[in-house]
Amino acid sequence: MTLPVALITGASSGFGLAIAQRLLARGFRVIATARRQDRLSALAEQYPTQVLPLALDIRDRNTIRSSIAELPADWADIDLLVNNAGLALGLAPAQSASMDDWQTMIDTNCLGLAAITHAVLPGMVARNRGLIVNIGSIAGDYAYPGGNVYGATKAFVHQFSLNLKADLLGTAVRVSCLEPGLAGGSEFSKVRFQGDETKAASIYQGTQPLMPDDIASVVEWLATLPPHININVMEMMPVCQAPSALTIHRKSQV
Ligand code: NDP
Ligand code: 8X3
Repeated sequence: MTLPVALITGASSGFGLAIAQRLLARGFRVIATARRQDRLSALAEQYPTQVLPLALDIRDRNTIRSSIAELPADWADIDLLVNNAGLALGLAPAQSASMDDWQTMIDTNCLGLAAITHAVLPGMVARNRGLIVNIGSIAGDYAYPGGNVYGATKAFVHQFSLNLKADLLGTAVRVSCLEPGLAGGSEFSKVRFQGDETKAASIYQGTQPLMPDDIASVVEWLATLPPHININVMEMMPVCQAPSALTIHRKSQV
């Protein structure tokens, strides 16, 4: 029996790498994508027959289209697409944020995710089989200062997931949006703060955040549910985090 195929974006670190490791242990073959070829090759060296490294920039729509169209025949029938690649850049208020950062987040988190979905989905529908797991974020549900465009890109992921499901009604193809909260053990905060490790570490000080394998365990669960069950949206947080109350700015009373 051939092993099922999962395509994971952002498989070079953090959640994506942990998801790859869980799925490989579970008997999936993994098409591992990200920009850093060396990281993907290292994974492929560990699992030579089970991993197909596919270096690409998810913002490059033409490369995505051709890479998916030219997959080797025995890798082409993708059973599981994990749209995980993404990033936050900066935590500045909107009025002083960088427009370049906004564009990179929108290009990666929204357009990149849409492009790879657009390339993979027709095959899933033709085979009447498949699961898409989109990695959203609680930042798409709850506002926080400095979350501006990052949160908005994750709101896109949330609604795109629900709208995909609406279009897929009548097919066996499933779509889930997994929305984690505070999570450490990945490069997320280092990327957000442009390599500033001290600032990145301060985010997790005094907390026990989610870890990449926590997210991977949920993806593994989603991927092994009976095929008649669709989890639409799933929000997960560490115990040390909670949705906060609305805030009110009061004029000083002097
Ligand atoms: P990491 O920074 O560790 O991983 C991000 C991954 O995305 C990397 O593998 C990176 O690979 C890839 N990536 C980024 N840009 C591109 C690009 N242009 N083309 C291809 N691949 C790209 O962070 P996490 O593992 O924490 O984040 C994974 C996902 O989870 C993201 O979508 C993030 O928004 C989301 N998330 C993170 C949370 C957290 O607190 N950590 C909480 C909730 C959601 P490479 O650089 O090699 O291209
Ligand atoms: C990452 C979670 O709260 O840092 O998506 O934006 S948060």
